[in-house]
Amino acid sequence: MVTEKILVVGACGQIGVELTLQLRKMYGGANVIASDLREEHPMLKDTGPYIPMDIMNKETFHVLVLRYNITQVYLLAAILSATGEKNPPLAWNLNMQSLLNVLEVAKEEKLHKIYWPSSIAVFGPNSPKQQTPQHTIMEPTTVYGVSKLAGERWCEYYHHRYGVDVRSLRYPGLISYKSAPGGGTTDYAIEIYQDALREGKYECFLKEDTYLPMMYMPDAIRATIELMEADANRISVRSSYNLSAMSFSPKEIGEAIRKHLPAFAISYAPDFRQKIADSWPSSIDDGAAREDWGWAPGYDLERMTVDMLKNIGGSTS
Ligand code: NAD
Ligand code: AKB
Repeated sequence: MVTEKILVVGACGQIGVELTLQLRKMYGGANVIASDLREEHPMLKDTGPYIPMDIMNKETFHVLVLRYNITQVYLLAAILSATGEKNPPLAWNLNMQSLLNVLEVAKEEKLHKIYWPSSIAVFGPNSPKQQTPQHTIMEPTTVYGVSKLAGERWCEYYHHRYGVDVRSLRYPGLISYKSAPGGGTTDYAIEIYQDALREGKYECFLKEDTYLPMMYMPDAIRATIELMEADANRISVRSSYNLSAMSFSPKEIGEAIRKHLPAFAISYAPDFRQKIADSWPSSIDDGAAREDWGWAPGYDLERMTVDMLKNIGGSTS
């Protein structure tokens, strides 16, 4: 049996910390190398190797792959939607070049598997808003969405042309409490729990009736692992799979919190992120993921709210 050696790039981010910890549970700490531009995240300390690396430097990345006999790469480094609109060239450069570096080395070194996440940001104002299908009009209006759509085309291209086993999910907005979010439009749904517990109130940067697709982090981590563990012959989508769990508005998440914290108050001051949110779907049809590799979410708004309040209330991270 071949021992997999996994490299997680962007391991200190919102998804990276939790994904790295889960991969270390499955493959053993020594077989999962965490890397990032930043200092090692405190939650990763003493759970396995950490190597600082800039994924924009292809040579450094290539040497690391050879030196540690890497067989799989999870590429999580990216600039997200809200930060991307503040510096479009930077977002395009990082989001594209990091993926091309990984796909090229995967092709040259015949790596076993690559994981790269896409986003609901690949859709735009002309896509159907409700239950957005897997295949539909895709005309994103953010630099982040444009880079994710181009990335999806590159993934499919490297799979069809060179046989690279690259797999991808279009994550909705991800909600978690262990590691801070990285500058997205859906980050309000994390801040709201933190402010509810600490301040008893929250000023939301989106309007009260803005519905967006969302998912609790444990579901996102499980979906990622299930996709990566699935037999290759069950993966019919080589661009990126739609993935869905729940859809709610700021008003609805506020009401869900108020069931547990009756004095909680929410107000609204929409900013530039409203335009980004308005261009995205309200809900997603993830039928292909359900059919191909058996995806089913475990958390709805109520179950997630109970867990978020319990964990943020009891932790200081
Ligand atoms: P994040 O911003 O929290 O983490 C990204 C990490 O990449 C950071 O720790 C950062 O230091 C690191 N990084 C940045 N530039 C780097 C470089 N040049 N070299 C090495 N590391 C670098 O992002 P996240 O929320 O964890 O997202 C991870 C991936 O998932 C991204 O591709 C993102 O687009 C995608 N995604 C996230 C969400 C979400 O809600 N979090 C939703 C959809 C898609
Ligand atoms: C963002 O808001 O940019 C991310 C995403 C949905 O891709 N959370």
